[in-house]
Amino acid sequence: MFGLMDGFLKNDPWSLQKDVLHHVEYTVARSRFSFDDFEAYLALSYAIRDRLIERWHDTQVYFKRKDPKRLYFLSLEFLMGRSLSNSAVNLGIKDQCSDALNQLGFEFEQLVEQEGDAALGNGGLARLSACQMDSLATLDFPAWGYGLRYQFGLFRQVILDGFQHEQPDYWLNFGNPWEIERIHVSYAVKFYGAVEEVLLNGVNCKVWIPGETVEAVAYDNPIPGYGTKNTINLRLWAAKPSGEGDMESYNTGDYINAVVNRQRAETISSVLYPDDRSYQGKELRLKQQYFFVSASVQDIMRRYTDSHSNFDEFSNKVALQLNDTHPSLAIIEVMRILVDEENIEWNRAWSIVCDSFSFTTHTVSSEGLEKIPADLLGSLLPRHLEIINEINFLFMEELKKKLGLNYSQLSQMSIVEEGAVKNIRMANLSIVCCHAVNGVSRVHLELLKKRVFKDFCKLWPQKFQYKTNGATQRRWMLVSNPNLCSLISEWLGTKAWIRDVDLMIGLKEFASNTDMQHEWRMVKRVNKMRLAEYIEAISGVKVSVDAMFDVQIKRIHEYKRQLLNLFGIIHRYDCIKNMEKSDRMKVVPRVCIVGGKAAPGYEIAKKIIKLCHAVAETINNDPDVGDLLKLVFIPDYNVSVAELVIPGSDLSQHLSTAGHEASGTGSMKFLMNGCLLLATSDGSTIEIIEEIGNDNMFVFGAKVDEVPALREMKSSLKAPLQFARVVRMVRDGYFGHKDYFESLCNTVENGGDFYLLGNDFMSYLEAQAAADKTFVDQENGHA
Ligand code: 26M
Repeated sequence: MFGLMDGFLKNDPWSLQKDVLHHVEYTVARSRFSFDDFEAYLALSYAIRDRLIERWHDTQVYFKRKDPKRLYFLSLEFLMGRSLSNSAVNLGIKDQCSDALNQLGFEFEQLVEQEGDAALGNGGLARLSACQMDSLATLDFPAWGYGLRYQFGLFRQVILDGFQHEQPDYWLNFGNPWEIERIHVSYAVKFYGAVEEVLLNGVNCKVWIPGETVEAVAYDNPIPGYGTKNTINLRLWAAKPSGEGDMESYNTGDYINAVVNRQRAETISSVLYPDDRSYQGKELRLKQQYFFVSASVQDIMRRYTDSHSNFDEFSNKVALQLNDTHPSLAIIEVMRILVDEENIEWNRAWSIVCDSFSFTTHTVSSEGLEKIPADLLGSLLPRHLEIINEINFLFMEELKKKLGLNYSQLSQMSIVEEGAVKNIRMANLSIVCCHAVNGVSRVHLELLKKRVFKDFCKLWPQKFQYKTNGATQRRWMLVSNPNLCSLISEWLGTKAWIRDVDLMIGLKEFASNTDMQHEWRMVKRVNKMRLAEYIEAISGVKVSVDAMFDVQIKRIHEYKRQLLNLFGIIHRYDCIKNMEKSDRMKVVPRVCIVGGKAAPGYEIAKKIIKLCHAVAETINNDPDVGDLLKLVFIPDYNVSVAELVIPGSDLSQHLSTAGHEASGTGSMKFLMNGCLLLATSDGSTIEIIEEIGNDNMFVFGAKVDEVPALREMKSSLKAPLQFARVVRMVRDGYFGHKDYFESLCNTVENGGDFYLLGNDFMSYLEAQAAADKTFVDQENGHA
């Protein structure tokens, strides 16, 4: 795209080298004759950033002239990871950068390691946002991402004596060469105060007189597409004290306190909430949501009104996509601006809003839905609460009049949840106000229709749809597994699959080609060696690359059943111990790798991490076992760790109890890297099974439709003996910490076991045995 002139900056190694040295000397301010890896990383990043900025400008100019409908993606979370390698790859200048650096005595790969992760998000939802930005840029969309520039991203996980401890993530301490601070792109965001009714030109108007003002300053992060010049923007907001704030105390002489109070404004964007499941009605979280929403909406409105004199075209030019309900106050903010500030009549404003907004839900259960106490919302945003109440009143009236719904039906659908504490149901608000609502896999939509949003789906069937999640092959193959990519491009005779993943189907015709199989295995082996080195460096455990690398990496949750994995490992260990020595030769050696963070307040998840370490301690030091079984926990799992682990995996596990994972995206990243899946039939896995076939993966466990009945019967079901035995080992203190693990064991026994570990255990073991068999066959050239 973009038939514009080429940029000023050239991409040959010599020009890149000149620019790197320029930045060493003038930006990093080190002598060009003496600088270290970190300084070289910074200088190279600035040199690449210059090229991103050129493309970014060209993109802005191009779209300003074309004035297409723009897509605005609003998300409280983005897990971007590192930017250096990704930018170099997408700009198509990685080899040139490598050459330029070699001549200066540096290794590109080593400089990549200097960068810390941008971890402005928790897990799946946040990494999906990042992958989506890459795809939107690559597919030439006129898109913008909006988010918060947290000063502290997701906590660092430190393991001490097997227990998780959280430490702040000082990701900005050494500077961030990828962002562009836009001091002049800033907006006042208002909080608190009261609503007054005033007479304006003979009309009664509502005016919000706020009590506090905070400034939102833009930080732009250019996102380059692959194989195109399209470079879109991720605009993140940071909170700064407002110029117009209350400085009364200056006059009363309390200068120090006045300045300290102003500084408090910055806390709004200081820290990411690390819990990806519960909504606790915290004021700071609500402030973050509105702060981000208000700044983004002002920015979007300004861009629109720059080239339009009224709002007639708004919904033809602006599409606002809400990433879950977290940014849903944007709906109310647009409504407020249209009605209160632009004096647009309510019904017209309402239709503009509905036509502009759509929303993606990532939640399966009604407990996962966001609720905000009405009192809290009313005190922080009094006018917004009024507007929500008005929307709800009109909605309820419509339901009563048009459909004659009864009280119980109305109370289910109401945006306001009545009760001891009044709550605003953000999902109901989003559904009522958006023209499209999407789930993230097919089964997710089916569950929404059957359970969580049942009444809404009946009312507006056309609103509900699904868009199965994806993952970008640029980041998850090209950046993290370049050798596999070269192999694929060579066999396919084209690189077109890097923009169009469907073309990878062309590999099918070479599936049984032994040359290709051999090459593929060599690539995997090198990746496994790299991973083995990392494992030894972090844990001291030496692992054999001949063993099967079996991986489960994701946030720790009961529903994701890391505990099932650990029970499976204990069972395997127990079997090895009880085997005749001569039979041990038949065991397929495994290296089990587990990684993931537990929310700081999630006790059971933290116990699972401790159990993993306790089991590892026993197994790894047992001379009876040796290389037949190893267990390692990889600490501080993040995007960069995933980029290292995934290409070196043979088997990956996705064990959610059916009906609990909305989609899951990890499995796709493993699949792209030629790794087999052992998974339940849940979320996007169901669609993966349809694509690749049951016999190309190891599927186990209860199906989505079977789970409710199994839960009903649970008290009468008896867990298999093998299951009872491994739980007993933990209970009896085989791995130490008997008392500490008691409550963990209680979650799966005595009529508990909500996530059906006992029920799925035997089928899990069978799937594991099938994986062993395939691994051996592969070694014999049969896979
Ligand atoms: C809410 C309130 C306060 C603080 C944090 C939150 C919150 C943050 C993240 C709640 C949920 C969050 O993320 C949920 C999530 O990651 N869901 C996952 O989304 C993926 C992308 O669609 C799916 O693939 C996963 O199945 C789904 O679990």
